Amino acid sequence: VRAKGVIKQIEQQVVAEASSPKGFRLAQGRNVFVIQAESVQNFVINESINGQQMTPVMNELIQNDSIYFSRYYEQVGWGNTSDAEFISHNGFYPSTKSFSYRAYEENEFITLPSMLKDRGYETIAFHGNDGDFWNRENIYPSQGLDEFISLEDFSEDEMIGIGLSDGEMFRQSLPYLKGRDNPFYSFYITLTSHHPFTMEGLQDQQYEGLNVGAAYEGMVLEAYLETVHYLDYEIGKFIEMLKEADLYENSIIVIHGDHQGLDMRNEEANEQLTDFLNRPYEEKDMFNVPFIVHIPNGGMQEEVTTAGGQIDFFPTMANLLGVETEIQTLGKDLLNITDGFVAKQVHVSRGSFIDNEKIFIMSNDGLFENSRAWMIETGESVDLEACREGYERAIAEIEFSEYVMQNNLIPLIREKGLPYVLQHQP
Ligand code: GP9
Repeated sequence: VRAKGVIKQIEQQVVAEASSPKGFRLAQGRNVFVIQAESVQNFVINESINGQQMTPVMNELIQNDSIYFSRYYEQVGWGNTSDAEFISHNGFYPSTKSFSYRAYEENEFITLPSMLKDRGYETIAFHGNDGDFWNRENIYPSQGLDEFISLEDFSEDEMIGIGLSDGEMFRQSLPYLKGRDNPFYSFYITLTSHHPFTMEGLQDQQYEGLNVGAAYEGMVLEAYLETVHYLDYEIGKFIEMLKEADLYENSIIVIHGDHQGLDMRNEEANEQLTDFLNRPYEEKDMFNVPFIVHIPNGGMQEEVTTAGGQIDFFPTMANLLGVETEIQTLGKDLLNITDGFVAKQVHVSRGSFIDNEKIFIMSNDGLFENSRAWMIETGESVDLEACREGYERAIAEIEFSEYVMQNNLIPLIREKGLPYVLQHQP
């Protein structure tokens, strides 16, 4: 019964791949800039406070040559930011026991960067914190990330919060990219909007800041929004730099949030966001992160409202970049499915899920009948029996993923295919 759900999603993927997939090869051969945005949640997009847009740059980007996945959810485990990287690049769930970059340190992988490498790409990651944080420098080679530029390699010109400012990371990354002969996959992990959301250390005199007004002055919501607004501003400056460096037209610029910044279980944050949103701040808001794919002159402009999660990043990107993944991940290409499904396993009990219509949160006491489910749009409660199939599917996917990773079975998947390994699961 449990494998049924996983098989169902694989079948959907087969159908999608057999037909002519939407968006296939739209960005083939282009340079790739992926900006993994620290703590950025989706509620900031297209939203204003005190008459000021929170993210004017991203809002404008979404309106031009972009695909905006507005119902995209984080699926991180104990490794927070590093798990967002892991699930996005691998299309398998993070470990439920430890952070994935440690738990699966010795494994072999097939990742989006490694598949691009097979097609002639060079790969490079940038991050303004120490290279050994989250075990990144040890695991990046097997993740297909050949070069890693971390705090040790940057000049520490502007330090904010726990590392180099996002503005300096973007600015200092350019010399590493200019003049390359081959297309590159570049992966930026931003940092300034990390808790405790401070702007202390900022030197850029031109940055004007966000005036949230008296209602939220001095509050955690103000601090959070300020750092997100700053990141948005720096993304705008970075895009201008790319244009000047002739690195814009033939590129694809991708922005996705890594995980929540404001925890609904934190009373202060919850109260302030409930006040701001004018309705209860809940799981569907907390897990919802933006996913924006900007393809200059790509001719595609769309908001995708199919529910998707970080596990879908790899197949969705692979389709756009013209890489055939041959059903090797548990993710789905969000441009070519309609039946969205997002399993959650950490921060809420395993078996929780979100689909196109509803959200199901498994009870902490492990009793299905004590769980909660409601419609995303209306908040209307949903009969729990209507969630049983999704609950079983969520558990099946997570258990299968963990079986693959704990037994280092990606080489077997490479040889025999994912359906074979699924069918021979003990
Ligand atoms: C650490 C940075 C933040 O290098 O990526 O990680 P987090 O604490 O958000 O998981």
